[in-house]
Amino acid sequence: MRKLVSLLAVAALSVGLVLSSVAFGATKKVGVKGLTFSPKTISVKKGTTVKWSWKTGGVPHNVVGKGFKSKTAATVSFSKKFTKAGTYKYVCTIHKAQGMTGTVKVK
Ligand SMILES: [Cu+2]
Repeated sequence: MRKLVSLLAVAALSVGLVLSSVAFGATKKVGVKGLTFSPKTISVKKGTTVKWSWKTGGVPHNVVGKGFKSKTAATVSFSKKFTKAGTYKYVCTIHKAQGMTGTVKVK
């Protein structure tokens, strides 16, 4: 019986964790490799926070899209929560010509 109770407790805890991650949304990370966002295209569910972060040790980058903009620096941690479905394109304004662009697809 005690075993059953602890199993139920674990089950309840798992359900709670799943529910809270749905309620608060998940976070997906995008990094920078050379002059490329990695991953370049990311697909997320509505309510997901996308976190861009990089530490290049010298080369500055930024993330600029419609309605969002990070600072331009060699070390950046920038988050945006996507609450509406759609395709959001963004660029690094410094390296746009070199193809440093990305896309967030929100379903
Ligand atoms: Cu850049």
